[in-house]
Amino acid sequence: MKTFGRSIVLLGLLAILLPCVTALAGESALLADLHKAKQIGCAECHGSAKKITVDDSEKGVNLSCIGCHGTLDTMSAKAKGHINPHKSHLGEINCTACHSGHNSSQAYCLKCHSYDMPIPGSVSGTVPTVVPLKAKKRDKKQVETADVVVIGAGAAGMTAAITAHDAGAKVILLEKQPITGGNSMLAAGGMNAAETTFQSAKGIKDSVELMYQDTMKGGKNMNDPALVRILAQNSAGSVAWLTSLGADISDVGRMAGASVYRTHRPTGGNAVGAHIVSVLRKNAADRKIDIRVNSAVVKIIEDNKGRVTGVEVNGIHRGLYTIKAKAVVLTAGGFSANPEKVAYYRPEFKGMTTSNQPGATGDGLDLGAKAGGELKDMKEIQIHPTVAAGSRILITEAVRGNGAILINHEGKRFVNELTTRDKASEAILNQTGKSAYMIFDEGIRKSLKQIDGYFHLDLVKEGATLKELAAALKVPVDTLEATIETYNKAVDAKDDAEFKRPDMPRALRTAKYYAIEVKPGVHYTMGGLRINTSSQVMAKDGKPIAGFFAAGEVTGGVHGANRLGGNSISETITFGRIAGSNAAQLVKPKAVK
Ligand code: MEZ
Repeated sequence: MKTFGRSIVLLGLLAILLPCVTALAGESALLADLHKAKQIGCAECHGSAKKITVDDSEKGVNLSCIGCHGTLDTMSAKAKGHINPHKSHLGEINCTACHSGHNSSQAYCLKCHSYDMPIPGSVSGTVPTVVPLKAKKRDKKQVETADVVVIGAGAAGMTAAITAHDAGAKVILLEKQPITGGNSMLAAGGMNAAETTFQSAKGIKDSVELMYQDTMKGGKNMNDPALVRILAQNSAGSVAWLTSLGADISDVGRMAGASVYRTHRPTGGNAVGAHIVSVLRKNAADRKIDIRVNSAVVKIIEDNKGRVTGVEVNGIHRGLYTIKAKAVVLTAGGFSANPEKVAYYRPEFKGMTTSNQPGATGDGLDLGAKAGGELKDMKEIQIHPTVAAGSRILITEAVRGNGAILINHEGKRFVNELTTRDKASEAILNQTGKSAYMIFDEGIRKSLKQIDGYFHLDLVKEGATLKELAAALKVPVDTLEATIETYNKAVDAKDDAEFKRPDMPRALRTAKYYAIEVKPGVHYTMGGLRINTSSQVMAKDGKPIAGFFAAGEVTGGVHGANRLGGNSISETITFGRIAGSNAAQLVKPKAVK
């Protein structure tokens, strides 16, 4: 092994290569050992001949993997078997997000899903917690500068980064996870917006005022009205902006708590998040925005006047370094995947599953609070009624929006399926086994493409008749048949006398019949950093903190006590644009609106 000129490269490579030697001396079968056994030496992946630099995003090493094994597309074409991890909703991700040469590998999917899916050199089983990056020794010389630093590469972060970049700012976008996308990548149902061209084309009558009213009502009027106005007023513009970047969100569905169809999603009803994230990733890449994964911010730096002036970062290979910036935008998400924090604020939710990606641990909130930001509404935690039982997989509200119903283990309906999430969750938790079955038919399946994913994941039970379905679910057949007949009559009469469901777009008459067992799970944390309508983080004295912006789930106030489905993606894009634009304005006065 040759030595390398630059110390950073050397340090990074040593971090990778030393465990290689240790592993080879031992008995384990890590990927490095498996390669070595095939006469593939260290230099093939890390060698100086290929001029590989070890950055925190591990670009060079990933190119080495791709060079021999092919791209994700090639790998997925070759893969056999029912579940194919190389072809997933995560899109283009680093090979090293799952495959690790010198530590035990861990399929990234196993952090949310429970499959028997070992990969070479892996540990099996689920690991729902995030292992924080170990802080390394600071190299004081490692100081960089940027105009705007964005913390967290979900939809809000990528939107803020693109907007700030387009306004002329030099942007660095930091993500602690090995992949970008955050929770936004898992967003299923859609993006709420009022008075859009897509609604008009479908003859849907909606208004900014109605979206405002629905959102306030859904949030039990605990929302900050000024922020809700901004959300509703800018929603159509945000749909247009995403469309201009190449997104397809032209299909319009309806979510619980909305008075009309205003939830925008890809044609045919595919999941919104994976699509939007792939569009934002492509736009960020086209603009050559500096995105660094495996890069956790450990401190937001302030000057002696309390003005935010940069961040300290802990890169997985690079260790601690500083980025000085004129503005910092915090878009690090909520804390639904942090069971201790959830139980601290809401002891009654202890031990509940979550629909969130493993990085949603709330460390961004802690960073913001340490930098002087005021936290609000921290106890307002949303439980989503329909997470597939025994998993972390959200069964989107859009399935109910398109006509599915909920029944209990006795075969009876028990709630208006389109009521707000808090009420639907409470109703499910009051049923036998604290779970319910979501029932739909072939007609509903065909109306929403993302339902196919639930079949792919083996979450669905089915019957050619209701009798067969009842047997599969072990519910009384007569009761199930009577429930469906009563419901179908209500659909025909456009009147749900039993539960006052406001919209029943489809009767359940087209075989086959399907069911997914669902349980409530922690889905969204409404509380967070207080911001103003310019997305500036507010201090406890009621004044904005200079140079400090925030957007998305890390903030509190937009959703009050309960968020309406579809308002989250809407919030990330609208406030991400505002934060990015205003952050850039600190650098370049001609920032876009
Ligand atoms: O906004 C959401 O949380 C949402 C639409 C979830 C879903 O059920 O799909």
